[in-house]
Amino acid sequence: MSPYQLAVDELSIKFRHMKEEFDIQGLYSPIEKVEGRVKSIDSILDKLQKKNISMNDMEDKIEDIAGIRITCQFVEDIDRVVEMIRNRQDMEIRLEKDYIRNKKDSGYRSYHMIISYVIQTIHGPKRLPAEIQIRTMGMNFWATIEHSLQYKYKGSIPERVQQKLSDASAAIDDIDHAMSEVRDEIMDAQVYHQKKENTIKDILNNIQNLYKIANKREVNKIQDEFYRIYLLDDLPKLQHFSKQLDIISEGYRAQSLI
Ligand code: 0O2
Repeated sequence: MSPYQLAVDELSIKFRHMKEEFDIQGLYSPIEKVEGRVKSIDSILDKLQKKNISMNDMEDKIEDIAGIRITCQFVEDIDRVVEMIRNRQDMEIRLEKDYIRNKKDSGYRSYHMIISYVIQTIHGPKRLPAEIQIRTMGMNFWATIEHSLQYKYKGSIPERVQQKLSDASAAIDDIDHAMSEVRDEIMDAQVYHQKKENTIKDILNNIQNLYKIANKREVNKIQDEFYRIYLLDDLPKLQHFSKQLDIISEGYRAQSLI
């Protein structure tokens, strides 16, 4: 399983880094959460049996041994993530399954992409398939519960429970659409929060560095001024202060080089 674990680790890092890039740049991230797993041996053996695949064909025919799950806040984010994956040069798309526009009979909704991904091993490069599941938090909630019930009822969920799951899937679909209607407002609030956090981080870094090179009493004054502006809860004022602090820091840095 070691090559698959490497693929899962690398892909997880890459997708988490995509989210970080959005956060650092103060942009709304269509990726909310990234999880990865290597399929358990039990689950692989079950699938081999269910699909009548021989052990020798496992590598070619089981495409979800390496699995990544990307959770998004809104349905619209799913298309953005799909597009970002299509545009990557290190992930070749083999197959896409849209269980969002074509919900499964069970009520399952998610977007699946089977990609081909190259890892480097001590014996050279190795090309592996990996499955990426992209879904909203609501869809993920439903799939997680339904998966547990599948396990409990060993694959044959009673009709009565199945009906409840189907109703719950439709209700989650409604919630996803209702949330989409306030998406712009939620996105604005999150971007505002991210920008504020980034600006505060920059200011505090600058103050910390100033303590090493500038007069302590002066830095204390700057710190008090920061706290005063911070309490105003006014982002443009905070950003203005941050820019001024950049100039002050640059001046001290130049002085310390002389
Ligand atoms: P696990 O334990 O998550 O790894 P299939 O023959 O339909 O079972 P196939 O043809 O490989 O599977 O592809 P499909 O239908 O796209 O399903 C791949 C994965 O999607 C499944 O992997 C599940 O993780 C998820 N999935 C698909 N359908 C459902 C569903 O109705 N409910 C839930 N909860 N998940 C689903 P595995 O190997 O079945 O399971």
